[in-house]
Amino acid sequence: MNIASNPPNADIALTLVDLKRYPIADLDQGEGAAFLSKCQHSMETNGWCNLDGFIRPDALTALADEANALLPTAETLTIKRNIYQGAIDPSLPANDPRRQEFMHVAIQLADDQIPDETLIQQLYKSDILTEFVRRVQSKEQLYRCADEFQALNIVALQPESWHAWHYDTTECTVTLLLQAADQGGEFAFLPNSRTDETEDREAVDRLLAGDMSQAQTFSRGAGTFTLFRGGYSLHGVTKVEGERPRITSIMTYDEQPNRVISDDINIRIYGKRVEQILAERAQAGE
Ligand SMILES: O=C(O)CCC(=O)C(=O)O
Ligand SMILES: [Fe+2]
Repeated sequence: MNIASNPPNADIALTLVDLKRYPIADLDQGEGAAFLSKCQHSMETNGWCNLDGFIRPDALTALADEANALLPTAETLTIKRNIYQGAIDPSLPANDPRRQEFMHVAIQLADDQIPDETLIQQLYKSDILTEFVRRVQSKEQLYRCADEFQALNIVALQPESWHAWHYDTTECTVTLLLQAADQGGEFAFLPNSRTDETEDREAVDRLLAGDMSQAQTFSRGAGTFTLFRGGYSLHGVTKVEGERPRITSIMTYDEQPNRVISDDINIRIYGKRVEQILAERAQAGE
């Protein structure tokens, strides 16, 4: 396969995704419909849908090379936050694990640092992929997030780094692993550990105390596409070991069109670079 020979205007998902295993382009009949219903069932009953080998091997090499070429332009972010990313119940005692802040260091490309012509940006913008994600979640409408920084991100965790436990600010999270760690760097989560009303505090407390016994992990090679309810499932990534960074792309969606994230949150996540962009814009009166 020659990725560069993809005809202009063709949906890139048709070139990058292993359509034999994962017939995402035709979900209304036959194998595609059966596949979709399996994904929906997994999402409903388990709170996740994990598609190993979603990206074809040659396309995966191109995606990983592209990410490795872009990452030197990325910021190294030190992210410190509690598991809810801010909103804490003020009645909690001072020593409650829910007040605890966890820190991790990640090299992260925000959406505005990932050019439109890259394969990963084209894949994220694929209407076939967005429609697949929408249908797996059984949503009436689902849009790619309109935030100029958050929509699509690429995150590299260097050896010795982890991704601290947290809930996402959007309901469902979609990740594509571009480069696996040599060892470690496992995605770990408590599926549906909270609802809008309650939380499985016992399981959450255990995980925060370092006890992984109730957490779920998958064996995820590079090219695995995963959907899970990140806003309702406490999750993170265990320490990366070996030589290679673990590189993942995070694709965000929302039920509202034109969803943007507040400047405060974006500055908290992306730091000085974004703070400066927003300040310059405010000064220019935009
Ligand atoms: O890298 C992963 O597998 C998960 C990343 C994640 O949880 C996030 O970016 O919110
Ligand atoms: Fe997350």
